[in-house]
Amino acid sequence: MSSAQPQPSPADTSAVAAEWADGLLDNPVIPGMHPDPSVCRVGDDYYLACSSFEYFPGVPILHSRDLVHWEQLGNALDRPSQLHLPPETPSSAGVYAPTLRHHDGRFWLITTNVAPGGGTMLFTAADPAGPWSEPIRLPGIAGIDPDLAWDDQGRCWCTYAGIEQTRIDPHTGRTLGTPRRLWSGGRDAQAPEAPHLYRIGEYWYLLIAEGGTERGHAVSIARGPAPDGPFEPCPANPILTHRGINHPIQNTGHADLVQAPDGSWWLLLLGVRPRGGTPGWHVLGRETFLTPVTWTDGWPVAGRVEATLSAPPWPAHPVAAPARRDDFDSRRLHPRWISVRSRPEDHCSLTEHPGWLTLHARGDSLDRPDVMFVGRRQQHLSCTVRTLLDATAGRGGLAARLDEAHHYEIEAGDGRVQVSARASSLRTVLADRATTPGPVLLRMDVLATSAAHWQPCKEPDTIRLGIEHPDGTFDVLAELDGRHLSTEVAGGFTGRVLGMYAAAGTVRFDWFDYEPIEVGSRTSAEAILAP
Ligand code: 6LW
Repeated sequence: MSSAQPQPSPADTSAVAAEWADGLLDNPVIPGMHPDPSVCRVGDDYYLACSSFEYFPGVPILHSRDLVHWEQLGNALDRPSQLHLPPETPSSAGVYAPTLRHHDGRFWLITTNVAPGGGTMLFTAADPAGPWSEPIRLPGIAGIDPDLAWDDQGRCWCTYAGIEQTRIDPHTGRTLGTPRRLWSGGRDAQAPEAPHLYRIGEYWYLLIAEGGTERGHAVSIARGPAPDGPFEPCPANPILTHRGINHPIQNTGHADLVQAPDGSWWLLLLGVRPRGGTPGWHVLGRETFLTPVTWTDGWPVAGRVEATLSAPPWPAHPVAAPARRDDFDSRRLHPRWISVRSRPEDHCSLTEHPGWLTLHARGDSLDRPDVMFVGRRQQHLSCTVRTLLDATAGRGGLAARLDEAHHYEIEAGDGRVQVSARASSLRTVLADRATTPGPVLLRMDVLATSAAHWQPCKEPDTIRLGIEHPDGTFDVLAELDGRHLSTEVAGGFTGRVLGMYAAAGTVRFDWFDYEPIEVGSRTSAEAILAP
């Protein structure tokens, strides 16, 4: 077993400035399921939060010093007292879009838990790496996507999907006044949401998303003399959309605006990368992209969101690439590891058998809302994951999960390994074979389909599941079309999570490898599987 995972701390993120490798940067800047980004800058540091849905811990917090390289500091909602997701919380419910702001020397985070007993909640922290406060509840805010903005008199405005707005007392969560409807985007616009309110120069700007988070998604803006308007829409609305254009990045919307220390402006926003034939399937969920903004006549102008951008005019602050292997040698899981709805310490332990991750089963399969699962976001279109599993006292395995009803897995136990798949109400066992006693090395390869070999029905990617032998040979037991683990098939707001689970008794994992498959000099944006 190699060295322990570094524990996140602000000190870990002080990257050293460097030249941009080739004057270019890759989008998305935060790949994998990181939707609804909200960003704030404090001096030379940027902090970003995003949605986390049914996963616990919730609301990843990331840090960057150049807007391009991001490192996860923690998760804002990492205690059961802050986030309760009961088993009846559906997939893609739970924690929706947060807003992260810095005001009066503190960080403020507001979000909605779309779950029984949930609602709008506000948290504060002196350090964005945590600890974050207990929730301050806002029962008067009856809408998702809450935003926070303070005016010169120190009054706090909460604007949310609809678009509606009210003043609040952020210390108590009390609503001050009656919520009123604000400008809500284009006529008949679907889903006016994701509002963010900013004071820039002489105006207050109201940035929103409209069109729904699918192919019609867009960003629009209005401005007015005061935080509560009246708002005049930008004549060029929507200021950003990829609707109806032939582009590898689609569904662009839900943005937050930030100014860099050199005075330049940027949007961080969500988008997806559909692959395969028509209608195109995106498998990584909604990812965070960066795009520059200029100003004309007091309105922001944003072009298309490109997969490769010119590097910004400041030094790069790269962050160390995460180690390929998590050896489970430390006492705490790295914040990248997420579980389904909850992660009780007596069911998930790094100390019970030091050097191994021990999982005790709850729900008896990935179909169950309380399955004991520990996974990480799939962040590359092509990747290999492996784990060494000891299932002598139970049953468990390695899975690709979209939700309860969409998952592929290889499971070991009772001297056998089995590959199964579920896609909605269709379930099948694809392979079943005896194994030798002792730990078994389970492996999954995710291989993106070549964009160069487009065919109308071509799958976005292929997932191979099997056993790796001591000599490194991959014994593929099943090969599956990845489209069933895409948002276009499963529905909802999430992306793939790859990880380990227990289905019966106790299972232990010695290590977990996640390795992007590189294509050329850049990581697997391009395809590797020919037809
Ligand atoms: C989020 C809404 C949206 O609350 O999707 O794309 C919803 N935008 O603003 C769930 O992420």
